[in-house]
Amino acid sequence: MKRSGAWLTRYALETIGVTHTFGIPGEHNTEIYHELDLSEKITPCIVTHEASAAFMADAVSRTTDTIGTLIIVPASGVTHAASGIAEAFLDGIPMLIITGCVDSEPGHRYQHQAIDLPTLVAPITKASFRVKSLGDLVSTIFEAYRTALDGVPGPVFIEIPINLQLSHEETGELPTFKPTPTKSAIDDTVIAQAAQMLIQAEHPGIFVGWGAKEATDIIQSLASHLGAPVATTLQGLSVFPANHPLHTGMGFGLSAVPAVQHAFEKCDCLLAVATCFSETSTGNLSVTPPENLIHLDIDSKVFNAHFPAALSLQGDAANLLAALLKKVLELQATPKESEELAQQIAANKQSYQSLWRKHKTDRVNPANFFDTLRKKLPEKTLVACDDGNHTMLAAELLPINQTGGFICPTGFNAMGYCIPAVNALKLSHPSHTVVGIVGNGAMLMSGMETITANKYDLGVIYFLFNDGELGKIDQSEEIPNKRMTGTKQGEADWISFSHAMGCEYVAIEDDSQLQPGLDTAFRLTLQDKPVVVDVYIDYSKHTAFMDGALKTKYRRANRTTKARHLARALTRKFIGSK
Ligand SMILES: Cc1ncc(C[n+]2csc(CCOP(=O)(O)OP(=O)(O)O)c2C)c(N)n1
Ligand SMILES: [Mg+2]
Repeated sequence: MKRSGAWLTRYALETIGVTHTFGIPGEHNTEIYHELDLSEKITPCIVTHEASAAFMADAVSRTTDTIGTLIIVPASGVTHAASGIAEAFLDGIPMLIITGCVDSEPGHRYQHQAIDLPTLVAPITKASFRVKSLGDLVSTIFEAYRTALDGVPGPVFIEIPINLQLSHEETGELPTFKPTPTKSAIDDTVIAQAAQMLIQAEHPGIFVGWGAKEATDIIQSLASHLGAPVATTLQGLSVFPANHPLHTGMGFGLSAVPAVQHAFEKCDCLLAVATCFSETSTGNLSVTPPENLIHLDIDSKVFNAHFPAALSLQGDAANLLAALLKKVLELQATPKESEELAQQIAANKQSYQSLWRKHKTDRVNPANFFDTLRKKLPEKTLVACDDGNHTMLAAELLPINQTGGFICPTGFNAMGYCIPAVNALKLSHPSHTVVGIVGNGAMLMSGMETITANKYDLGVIYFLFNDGELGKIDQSEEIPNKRMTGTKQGEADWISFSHAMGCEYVAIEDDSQLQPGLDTAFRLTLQDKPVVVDVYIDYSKHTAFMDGALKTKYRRANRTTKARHLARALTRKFIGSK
């Protein structure tokens, strides 16, 4: 049977279970868009900017069993999408990036949008493929999909030349998709050693990142059995439920909340799963893990990168942890007593909350905001944040109970993530409540994407944390340097903006308006309308993260830099000079 390249593209994407594609059509991909329009399995979602398309694809990959897919034009489509592709790359999120590209027939020179795309995306993708003939189109997409998922997941780039999309040829029998088997061999001796170390420790602890998401039940059983407190990375915030008695909080080291710091004070054996001990999750590496560090990760490159591991276990977290739990149960039949630890964690969490609540402000107190919001959120809730001070506030003050229920940009730290991510979460989880927490700066970057929510009738809420500043940068300059440079942008008229984008608008100016404001916003979403809630947030109290991370940064600087910075800060504070 004769088929076109565009038809084969649709066939391949349907076969691997793609449900949504994201992008903007152009001369080089309209054939594919025409085909996708005919699909009953795939919704081609048209966005306002390709960076948003990539953030949306990322959010789909993070929260569903399908792979987030881009259909974009070459050149500017790819450079626009680069921030979202790079975020997926550094955060280990699978993604397919399909770009129609210039005619591959010989003799076609100086075509518009002709540029060396594989070189352009090389540092932010796992691999690039270029389809050479109709015969290899389907198998190339299958291979790209397997590559995106295998080992450390990540984005994979595919070029399909426009002449192949159009060409119509006899293709014979179509290939069927065969996934790569995921289970790798487990070294029983190392598992037994790890289990011994954990049960012999007096104060074992567990630190988990996003890659342990599929193992959340096993980690809960391990923690309960070992009497071990659990902390998470920022990306892995939703890997361990906040309502578990041994959940301590986000971060590890001096930038973590008090419940983490106290629970891990005496830790003599740490099981670290799916974390590279990044700067963010450790507050600029403000940690000293115990000698008995058991490091488990899919990526062997992270072992001993920052801290020497007594044992390293390379492989899939769910597989390895299942074997580890089995061994622990074999060696120690009775669970360790953890009531006292659980009470200490609960008390620390409680007093951290009280400290925040005591903070007086005539704007909105962040702890009161998150407390009121938490009570409005049903079990099936998905939360997305952007990058900024609001992210750390959410991480410290909004308990996340649902596995995979919180996403934000971490490794690449790309602002502009939240609004598109919220849209993608609602598109792919229509029965969930979906809310975003976004800074005013990030809203100025990708806020136009709110119009897409209106187009697709998405009843979502964007909580605009409006401090009028680039808050995170403002604080990181103000605390050590006593000078803020370039942290103020133009002020938007958010009412007009919201209405122009087809969103409802609600303002919450102080704590007294929290309950009625949230009630109104949630009611409006029932009409499948996106709602912007303009929260006049108070940022004058710092998060544990900000204070801890800045202290460590200062401590790690060399003596001359420390002295220069201290002198500069004091001069600025008392004399006021530049
Ligand atoms: C694309 C991009 N540009 C710049 C930054 C640096 N940056 C990190 S947080 C931040 C401030 C964000 O301000 P806002 O969105 O208002 O959030 P807030 O910190 O005030 O909560 C900036 C500029 C970044 N992470 N990403
Ligand atoms: Mg701000």
